[in-house]
Amino acid sequence: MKCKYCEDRSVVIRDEEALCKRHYYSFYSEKLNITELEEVPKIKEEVILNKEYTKFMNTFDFYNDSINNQNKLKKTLRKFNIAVNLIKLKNPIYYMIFLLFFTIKMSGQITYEIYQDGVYKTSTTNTNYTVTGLQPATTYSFHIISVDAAGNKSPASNIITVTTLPKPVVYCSSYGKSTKECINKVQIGTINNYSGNNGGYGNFTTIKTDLLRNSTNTISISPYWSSSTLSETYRVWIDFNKDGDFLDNGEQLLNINKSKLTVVNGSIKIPSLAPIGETRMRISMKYNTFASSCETLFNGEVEDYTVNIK
Ligand SMILES: [Ca+2]
Ligand SMILES: [Ca+2]
Ligand SMILES: [Ca+2]
Repeated sequence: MKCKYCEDRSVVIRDEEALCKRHYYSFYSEKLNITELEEVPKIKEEVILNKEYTKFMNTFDFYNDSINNQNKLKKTLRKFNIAVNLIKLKNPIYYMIFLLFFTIKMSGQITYEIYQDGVYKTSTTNTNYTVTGLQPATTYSFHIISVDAAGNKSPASNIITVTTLPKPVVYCSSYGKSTKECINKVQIGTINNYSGNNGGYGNFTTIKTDLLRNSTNTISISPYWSSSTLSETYRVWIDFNKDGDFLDNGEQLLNINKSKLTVVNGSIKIPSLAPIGETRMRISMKYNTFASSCETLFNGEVEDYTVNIK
């Protein structure tokens, strides 16, 4: 199909380029049942949302070299012809982005060269590509260049920038049996939580305190014994690097062994280079021996809190 308005020389056209664009738009409108389209970006969005667009793209070729006496027009048509559009179709997740792209010209095989942050990554003949292996919470840019069967390359497409989502953090569960003992109260920073018996685990992650980098903070943990006083160990972890565990260097912050005190005090030192922002603090109290950060079903209790490193 050709741009009929532009070929019809009997029509006096004051702004051929504009009219051709309009025709182009109306073609989209017709196919996609869209009543009013004024801007190219809007059209692209609508096309992407419409699943029939591929069929439409395959049957339509705007390229028309015969209109070579209309430089301005030819330029416009070429632009449409070789326009390469690169669109983010889905929201990215933490390691993956789905890209969708198309060209107007569909005669012969089109190969798409995909560039990530300006560097060639791979080629595909599909009109979409799933980029994997990305880092969480990182911004990337992508553009493509389309190559026809003869090896002609289009100009670079629009560049899209996409930021991957932060990696979802899931912590191991850890809980005790609080029949004989439990964590009764926790104080650190602005946290002052009289938790009582939580059945072996208390999720207090909605309770937060700011802790400054390079600061030393006193933590006070008060046990409760339902009958006789028992010997308890205490451990505190902070997941400084926010990777969902308490196993990294420096994340275990407190070791108090075999205490029968009614209040145990310890110091929590926040490293000067601890990543800022919120993360989890886990406190375990266990009868007689130390708990690991993912231990379950021991005599004692676990409580989780949120600390905001500043
Ligand atoms: Ca408790
Ligand atoms: Ca960690
Ligand atoms: Ca780790």
